[in-house]
Amino acid sequence: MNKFTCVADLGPLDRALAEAADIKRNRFAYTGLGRNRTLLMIFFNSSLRTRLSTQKAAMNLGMNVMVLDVNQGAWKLETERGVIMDGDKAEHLLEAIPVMGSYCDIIGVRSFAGLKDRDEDYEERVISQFIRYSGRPVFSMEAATRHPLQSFADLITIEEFKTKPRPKVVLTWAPHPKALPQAVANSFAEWMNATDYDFVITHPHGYELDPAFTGGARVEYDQRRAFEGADFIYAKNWSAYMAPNYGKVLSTDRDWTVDAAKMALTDNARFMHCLPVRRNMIVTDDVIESERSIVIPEAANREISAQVVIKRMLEGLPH
Ligand code: AN0
Ligand code: CP
Repeated sequence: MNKFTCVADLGPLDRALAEAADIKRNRFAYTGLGRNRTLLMIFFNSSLRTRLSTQKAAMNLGMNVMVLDVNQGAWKLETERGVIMDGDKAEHLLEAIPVMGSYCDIIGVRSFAGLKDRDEDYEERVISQFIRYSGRPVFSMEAATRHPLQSFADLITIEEFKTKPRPKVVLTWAPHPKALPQAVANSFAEWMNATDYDFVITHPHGYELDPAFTGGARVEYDQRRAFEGADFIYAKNWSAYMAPNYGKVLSTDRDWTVDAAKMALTDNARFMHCLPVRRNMIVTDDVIESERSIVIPEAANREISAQVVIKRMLEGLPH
């Protein structure tokens, strides 16, 4: 595998899930694979889970790992071509990328949406330049429009916890004080559409996502009705996608917070969130602490999803 940015890059999901289960049974079965190989993880944005789980996955495979926080200690990078660089940016991405590629075998990149220019974000300019110019396999650690390692971990988690073959999975918008990207929601929708689950999205009017990701998924504007009979509640905030409000917070209405009364409408659903989560905005303390909450095993599966992807990239490297 040479790139991992979306569900299609993983091929058949049943095979990927079997590989994930195999790795989970013995995550040290392939420690020889990464010998003398180096993973470079590049962060343009903050992270707790992605940083730790991806590094752990690479170490499980016997790799060396280097981590660069671009905004802490590296030169500030210009990302646009044609700019007269007389400002505060000392280096261009077009030199930085091949230089970084020359020190490693595989690259992971985190680069969030700027939420100012929708076309720029949805063209995925940063990660596509890494794919084009690094000369290395590149995987997304959350790019502008998708967070595929998260969605893969979410899928593994649902498969582990589901009690019926075709569970009802509900993606619900929930309030947050700051503007967040659509990446986690887009990606989750894309992955759920690749399964045969009963998938429903609920959000206030104005929070419609890009149909390129949601496809034919059912949208129910009444959150309580969407929750009826659900087996999994997947909460996430995102800012508006639709013009002219792209990147804006249209509502912080706490009537959309996931609480125990709403969870009582479900079929004893499991509660999921990718984390980090703002308590009593997205979800109440009692719901996230309840025995139905699976946010911790969900986060733990990030190590497994990352390990499947890095393993496949290592297997594809020339000897
Ligand atoms: C980020 C987001 O919503 O994309 C990362 C989530 C994994 N969340 C925040 O910035 C709070
Ligand atoms: N879920 C997730 O990607 O968390 P981090 O932003 O902490 O990496």
